[in-house]
Parts: sequence; C-alpha cells; structure tokens
Amino acid sequence: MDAGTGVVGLIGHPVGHSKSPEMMNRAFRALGLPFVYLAFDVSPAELGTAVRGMRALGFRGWNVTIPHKVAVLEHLDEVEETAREIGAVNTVVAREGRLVGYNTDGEGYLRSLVDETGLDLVEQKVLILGAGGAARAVAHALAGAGVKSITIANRTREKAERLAASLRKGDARAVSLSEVERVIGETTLLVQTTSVGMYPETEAIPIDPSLLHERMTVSDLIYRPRKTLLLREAEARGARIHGGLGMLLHQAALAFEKWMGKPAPVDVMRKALE
Ligand code: SKM
Repeated sequence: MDAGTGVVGLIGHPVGHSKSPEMMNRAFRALGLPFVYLAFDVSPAELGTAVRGMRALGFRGWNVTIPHKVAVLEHLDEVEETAREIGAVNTVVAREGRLVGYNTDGEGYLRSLVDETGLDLVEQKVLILGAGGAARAVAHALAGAGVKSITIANRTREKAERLAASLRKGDARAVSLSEVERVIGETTLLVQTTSVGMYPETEAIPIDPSLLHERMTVSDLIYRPRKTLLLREAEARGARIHGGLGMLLHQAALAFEKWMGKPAPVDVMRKALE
C-alpha cells in the first residue's frame, strides 16, 4: 500500500462475519490492482454521515449489506433501474463525483444457479419462500429471465402480494405459507430466501420436508451451513440442490467489474470462500 492505494469496502451492521474482504483483496492482489477492500460496521443512525465520509475520502465504491440496502438509496445521486425496481442497493459506484447505486444480488444469483445446475430458466415454475430483500432481488431476476411462473409464499401474505404485484414481467402470484402444500406439486424450482436454517439454528426447516419431491431443484440462499437441513432433506428425496455460496461469489464478481471496469478473477475469489 502507498499514497496511491484506492479504497473500496462494505458497510453493514454487523459486518464481522463477511467473506467479502478476503474475496475482494485476493482478487486485487491476483490482478495487481492498487486497491484495498475494508469492512465498516455502520449503525443505522450513522449511515448518512458514513456515505458523506466515503464520498469525501474518494472511495471508488462500496458494497452495502443488511440493514442498509434500502435506506442507502436516499443518500445516492442516481439509482440504476434494476436496483430501483428491487428497491434495494448492494453496490455503489463513485463515478465522476456522483454516487450510483446498483443491485448485483439478483444477477449474481442467476449466474450461480445456471452455472451450478445448468437449469433452463424459461421452463421453470418457481416457488419462492419469503418476501424480504433477498426474495425481491431473486424474484425480479427470475422474472426478467422469463421463467414460466412465480409463486411467492410468505407468512404475511400481503408482503408476498406486494412483491408479486411489483414484478412487471410474467405470471406471478402470492400465497401464504400454509398454502404451499397446494402449489408445490407443480414446482420445478423452489427458492428458499428466509433465514430459517441459518447458523446457529441449523436444525430449523421452513417447510414440511415431506412436500419436497424429485421433480424439483431446491435452491437455498443460506451459505452457512453450506448444506442446510432443507437441502439435505431435498437431496434425500432425489431433488437437485443448489446452495447460497455461489450467489455471494457472483454478486461480488459483478460489483468488482463495476468498480474496476474489467472481468473479475472468479476462480481466485471462489478459492477465498473455501
Ligand atoms: O449483497 C451482498 C453484499 O454485497 C456483501 C455481503 C457480505 O459481504 O456479507 C452480503 C450481501 O448482502
């Protein structure tokens, strides 16, 4: 590092668990780029001050994670269309003094899904569990990719209805979690976006495992543990499974490309997650 070293980073609350610094710094080293990536724990009350500080210090850009992905929008100069539709930003780029917000989570998810499963997206009848920020990114990306249908199941059905209504493309509907049983028979891609099953509650499962079947791919956005109880149950019933680590990798690769203007060294970054 020297006086010319550029800075990018992550803001969130907390950030101590994040794998992004290892991934990004390895990528910079591999390509000989004079940048560092640092994680900053920013409380919600300090978000505006932090953004002004990063702007003043000339950061090239930064990632945004929970709980700031929605709140950060009002501090930016511009928000790209996909991020506006999703209603959340996970990547900010400082471009000629203007802060521009993007969302790479949805596209990162698609890249990971197609890479790891080879699924033909246009053939998929999708059932999404949950209607929070991650569900929004994934639902918009899958709708944009032209899947056959999307059903969103959430404990509070109104939230699922709002998400379904916001998808401009394709056939989307909402059900409550208790109605999953009625629709899951026709599902070919089940996407689990809630935190149920995440470390340390690794024995929790969001739906009755007897509903899982071998005609579906089960995709869980959780990456800790790598194989959630839902994925273990799905595998035992002959379903194809897809874990959450690839989404983390590819959303990071897409952010890297926006900041650096060159392809990310994805294999190097993947190694940092092992
Ligand atoms: O969207 C990503 C974010 O860019 C980085 C991150 C992390 O480092 O844990 C998680 C996701 O929210």
